[in-house]
Amino acid sequence: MQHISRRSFLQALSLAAAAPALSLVSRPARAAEFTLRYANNLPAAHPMNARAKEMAARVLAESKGRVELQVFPNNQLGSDTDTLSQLRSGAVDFFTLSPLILGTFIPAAQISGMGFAFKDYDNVWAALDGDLGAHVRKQIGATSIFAFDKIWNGGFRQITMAAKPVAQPKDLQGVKLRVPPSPLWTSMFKDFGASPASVNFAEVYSALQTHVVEGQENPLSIIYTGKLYEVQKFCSLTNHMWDGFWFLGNKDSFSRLPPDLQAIVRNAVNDAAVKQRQDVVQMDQNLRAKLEGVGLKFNEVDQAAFRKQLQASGFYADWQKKFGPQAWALLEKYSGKLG
Ligand code: X2X
Repeated sequence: MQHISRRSFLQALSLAAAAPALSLVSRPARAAEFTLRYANNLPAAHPMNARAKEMAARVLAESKGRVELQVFPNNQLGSDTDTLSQLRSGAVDFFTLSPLILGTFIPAAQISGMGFAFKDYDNVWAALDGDLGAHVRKQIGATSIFAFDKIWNGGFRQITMAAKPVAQPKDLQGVKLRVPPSPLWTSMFKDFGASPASVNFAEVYSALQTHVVEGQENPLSIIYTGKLYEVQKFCSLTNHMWDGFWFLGNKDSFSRLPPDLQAIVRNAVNDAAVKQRQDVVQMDQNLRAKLEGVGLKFNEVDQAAFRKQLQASGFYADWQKKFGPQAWALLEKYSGKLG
């Protein structure tokens, strides 16, 4: 058995304590031949980052130390808007981003975020691993960036508020509600009668805390890991849309890797996505009780009333026109008739 002296144990401990909390990845002994930076907007405690850490370790091992994937969680490299620019310029190599926020650059990518489109997760994965996802990845791949095949899970979104619950669409009337920066998100909440404000996730906690906005919407796993329950009182289970994260890469950066190393990265990223999907499903299932325990008050809503409002406002008809008949048919192949 290896003997570890108390002194060297203590030294190791203080070294660990002094290590900067900059990156989740443990560094290889020798400098890697390729160092790639992956940024995301979620807290280190979210399953996205646990799987990312595992994925980076796998890439390092399978490439025999040649590829180091550095993980930067929690907007460490900038807000989503900033990081998207950095990805496009190649300053960041990989970035997970909501298809809707990606819509500020590639409008067609937003289609998977249509209100009340998917009824459950089987339906989501059929669409995103099927023809709808392929259509979107093709649009993304026509630019300086590309998306790996498997989309990561954000979850079905719920509305939280500081002062009152949302039971019916009229409860959103005039409400200053934070939405992520994206034309589709803004349009949906305008049509619900709210007054949506685009705020990057990096600023959401403080925007809620200082009452710049009254509420926001996110899946339970993000409300929990982002500690939004500390600055919100009510959670209304609207399930108004599903959202995910495309794992995006800068084409020039990725093409610098030889094909065998590209394959190692691709497989590790896609496998991590599939595991992370399930982590989030499970986490969301168990979170209501936990969030109630820390003071969030839950209510169910009549989803049909919300959907009806979007139909009446012309929301579906407008976006059908914007996305075009072919893309819309791909969406309705999975969602059924919308609007
Ligand atoms: O910005 C958000 O609300 C988040 C974290 O859900 C997204 O990335 C879209």
